[in-house]
Amino acid sequence: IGYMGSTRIRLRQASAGLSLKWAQASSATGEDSKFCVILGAQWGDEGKGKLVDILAQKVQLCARFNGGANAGHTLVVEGKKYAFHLLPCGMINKACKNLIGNGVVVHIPTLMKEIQELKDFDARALERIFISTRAHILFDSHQIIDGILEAEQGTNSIGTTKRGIGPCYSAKAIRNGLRFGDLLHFEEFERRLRELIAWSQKRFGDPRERDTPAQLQLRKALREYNTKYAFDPENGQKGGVENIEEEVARYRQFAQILRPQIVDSVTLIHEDISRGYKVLVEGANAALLDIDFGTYPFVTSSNTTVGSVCTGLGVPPKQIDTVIGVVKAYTTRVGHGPFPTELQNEAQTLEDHLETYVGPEQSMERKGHASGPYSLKPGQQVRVGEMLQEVGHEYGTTTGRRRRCGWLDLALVKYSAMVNGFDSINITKLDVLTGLKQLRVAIAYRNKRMTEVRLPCGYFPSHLEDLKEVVCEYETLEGWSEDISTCSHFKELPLNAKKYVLRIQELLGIPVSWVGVGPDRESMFPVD
Ligand code: 2SA
Ligand code: GDP
Ligand code: MG
Repeated sequence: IGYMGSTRIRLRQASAGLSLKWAQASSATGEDSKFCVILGAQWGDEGKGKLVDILAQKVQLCARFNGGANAGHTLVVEGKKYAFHLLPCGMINKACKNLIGNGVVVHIPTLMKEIQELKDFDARALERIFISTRAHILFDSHQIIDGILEAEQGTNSIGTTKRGIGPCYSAKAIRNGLRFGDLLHFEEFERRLRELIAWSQKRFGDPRERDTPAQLQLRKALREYNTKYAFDPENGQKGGVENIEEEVARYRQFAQILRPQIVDSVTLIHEDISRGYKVLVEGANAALLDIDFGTYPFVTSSNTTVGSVCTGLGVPPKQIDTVIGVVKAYTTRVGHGPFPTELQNEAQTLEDHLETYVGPEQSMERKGHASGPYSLKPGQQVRVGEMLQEVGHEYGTTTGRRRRCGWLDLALVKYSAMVNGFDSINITKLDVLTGLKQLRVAIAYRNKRMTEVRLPCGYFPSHLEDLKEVVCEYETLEGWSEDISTCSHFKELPLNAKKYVLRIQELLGIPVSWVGVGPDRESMFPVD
């Protein structure tokens, strides 16, 4: 109680300061900003890529500061779909320079593939992408180690994307990582790459007998690793160095191709700022996946919140003039870990998991997924979580994994806003809620164990055991049945959709600057 008491006082002081800032803030859309940052306010996949794409039409530099190819941003421009994992979304503006900052971990084959895929759109795409000399290189071995670590954890695994993010940031922290600047000094790079491979083999390349499913999975991952690095899994002997040589040759080629694009990014960004260029910064992942502020250990391995913009790009905090938080109109999470407002489709025990669908008849193709088309008819009983998943196409952009879905959790967004200091928010995917008669929004957390005390505004438990004790306090709002996907102005929204947006604004105390009503670039309007 004592601990809670002191936390409450600190938070009251903190939120008093912030509310003053919010009260002063105008509805910042980022369009006139000199240095605008777009961040995910929940667990990712809020639709950051779409806002970045829209704002990137008016900027000269678009930069990424964190994460790696675990991120997935889907853009739909003139009916064509682009899925970026490493490239900043500013690539879709041919007049925009793009920067991969020092805080990003880069798997070069993935980067090259994405650049290649853009060749039809812009044959000179490579010339518009710059990579920091200080950015770390993520090797195939990091990806394989990610798989091994996940398999070793079995049921306690994090549910990572297995894109090698954790192992690469670990290498950075224990200082055996290689950076893009090393590619410019290839002899030294080669020596250290050989050392790194030997180090990985020593720690992960020694197979032992395993028979549980997790152990078999681990063995499979090890075999994959050993095939790559010529390590004989059967007798534990190191094989020939053929594949290591292939790896060195592959990186020698990458170094030649990328040499002109590898730059001192701190100089680049500061020179561009002093030229008067407008800068747009794109966050990967989101606040609750932040390694410090997220639901640790079920988080990613980078800082995803605003402080990381400074450390991941080498700019001072005063440079940032607008921070926009992207908030999905409901909540999703991919991977394991706590999720207070989750709607578990299987459970179906609470009546609020079932709804009578009232919207227009619609049918959705679940492209790339086994379960076939999904359709909704007025009067049909639907499981809310499943509806959000299917109507919202809530499948991972990187791994294709089903995203877990739940009601909008504003207690969580308040915390995220406190950490990030959002000047405004972009509500996305409002259209996905069309057809639900009633909508629920978590407005506060109560702590059951502590006789249902309401937790202080913006407080988010740092420990999973405390988070487990949290009970959401919901507010119920009326839904709407009209198709809103063609709305191009706030005033065109049905009354209840307007009420939903305005209630979010009121409860957060932050202006809503943009509302998204569909995946296309056009399906988003600023709120003025
Ligand atoms: P990792 O791979 O080490 O970063 O995984 C750690 C946790 O972070 C989660 N994570 C994500 N959550 C949402 N979206 C992400 N990007 C992809 C997308 C995800 C996908 O855009 O859909 O395709 O599956 C992303 N990346 C990492 C991850 O689920 C773990 O919980
Ligand atoms: P990001 O990681 O935050 O950039 O988001 P993702 O691209 O991973 O996931 C967001 C998904 O929602 C993408 O498939 C987008 O095309 C889509 N999307 C974005 N905004 C909207 C919207 O307002 N309505 C609908 N229906 N889809 C949207
Ligand atoms: Mg995503």
